[in-house]
This record gives sequence, C-alpha cells and structure tokens, in this order.
Amino acid sequence: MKKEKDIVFITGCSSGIGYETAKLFAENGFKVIMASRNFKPVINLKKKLEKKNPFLLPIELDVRNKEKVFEAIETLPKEFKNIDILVNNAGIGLGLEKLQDGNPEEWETMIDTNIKGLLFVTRAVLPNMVKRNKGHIINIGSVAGREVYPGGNVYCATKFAVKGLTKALKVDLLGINIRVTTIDPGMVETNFSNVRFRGDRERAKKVYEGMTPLTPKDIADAVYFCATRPPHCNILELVIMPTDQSGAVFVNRRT
Ligand code: 8X3
Repeated sequence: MKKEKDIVFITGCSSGIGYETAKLFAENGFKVIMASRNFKPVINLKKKLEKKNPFLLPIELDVRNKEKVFEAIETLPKEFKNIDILVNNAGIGLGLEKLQDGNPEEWETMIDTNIKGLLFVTRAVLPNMVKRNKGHIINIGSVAGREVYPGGNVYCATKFAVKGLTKALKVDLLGINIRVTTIDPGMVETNFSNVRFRGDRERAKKVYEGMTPLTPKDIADAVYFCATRPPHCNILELVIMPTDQSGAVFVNRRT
C-alpha cells in the first residue's frame, strides 16, 4: 500500500519563508495547512497549487489570539487533523531603536507573535503528536537568537527564547518519537525589513545593499531537508547565513 503523505501545518504563509515552505511541501505531495492572518494570499496560493495537489487547506489565523489558535486546531477537518510536521514560521521584527528609545507596544507585538504565538500553536498541536508518538516541530529562529546587535534588543530576546524553547521541548519530549528543530537564518530578503522599518522601503532596501542575501527558498529548502531525514535523525539546530555574512554584524558589502 502506498504510504500516505504527511500533514504539514505552517504559520505565516502569506509571504516570504512561510509562503515558499508551503509551496515546496505542496509540490512534493504533502498535505499542507497554510495559516496566515492575511487570508487572501493563502487562498491565492491554494489556487495556484491545487491543480498539482488538491490536499491544501488555507486557514485564517492570528497566532497571537490564544482562543482562536486552540479553536482552529480543534476544528480542523478530519483529513487534516493528524498534523505530522508543525512549522512555526510566523514572526515579526519591529524597529531598530535602542532599548531606552523603544516602543513598548511594538515589544508586545513581537513577544506576542514570536514567543507566545509559537507557544500557543505548539501547545495546541503537540498533544495529538504525543498520542500518535509521531511528529516534528520546526521553529524558524534567527541568527538574532544567537547574537545580539545594536537595536536588536527585544527582537533578539524573542529569538533567544525560540532557541531556548526548542531545546527545552527536545528535553521534554525525550522518549517520544517527536523531533524538534530550530532553523536560524541570517539575512534573508523578504518583507521582514520593510515591516521592521514600518514601510520605509528605501531603508529596508539598504539592509541588503551591495551584498547577496539568502532567499526565502533557501530557507524552505532547509526546512524540507530537516523534515525529510529518516525518523531516527533529529537536526536540532541549523544556522544558515549568506556567504556575504559572517555574524550578526559582519556583512561584506561591495559598495
Ligand atoms: C532576521 C535576521 O539579522 O535581521 O531574523 O535579525 S536579522
């Protein structure tokens, strides 16, 4: 009998890393639940891919909304209920001010999305994985979770939390066949900097000036690689930087 393809749940699928990851898993025949707080882009992604793969479920989900997260997981249609792989991708960076000049409301948005959102989704999905003794949690961390840089303060702290939670989860899951991974990218050209600088496109463009950043597809490839290792093999941490980057603040610019 042909083995059923695994079910993948990916948050933050409207653009960037989440979008490319959803696309890659869908193209490889996985059943994909594509979650985003912006519903339209995930509906469009389904339309784009459904000729090749009919097993796609776009859902509207703001990971910051605890009640909605639990409700969304509880009410998944039967054929999407047994999630095998969770990709906690939804994340946001806001501002690059020094801590003493930072905006506490923006801190809350980052903490609510990058830490609490990841926790809510994981808490909602994990019990069924534990019950089935099968699963894989893949968190999208960041180089910012390993090194701090000027103005990174709260964003870095949220990504340090992701690294800590990934390790803690692996410890809590010892003895159960659930893998845990953090993938920590350096500079990836997405909408990230545009959001961080509150729509200032000129400033966002400067972040990648004179260097070759990673693409969202590079990270999607890494997620797919980690998810498709044989069951006994758990990649716990993966750091990926552009060749032009050697640490949070070391960037080779040809300008
Ligand atoms: C985003 C990468 O280097 O801009 O997580 O913090 S960085």
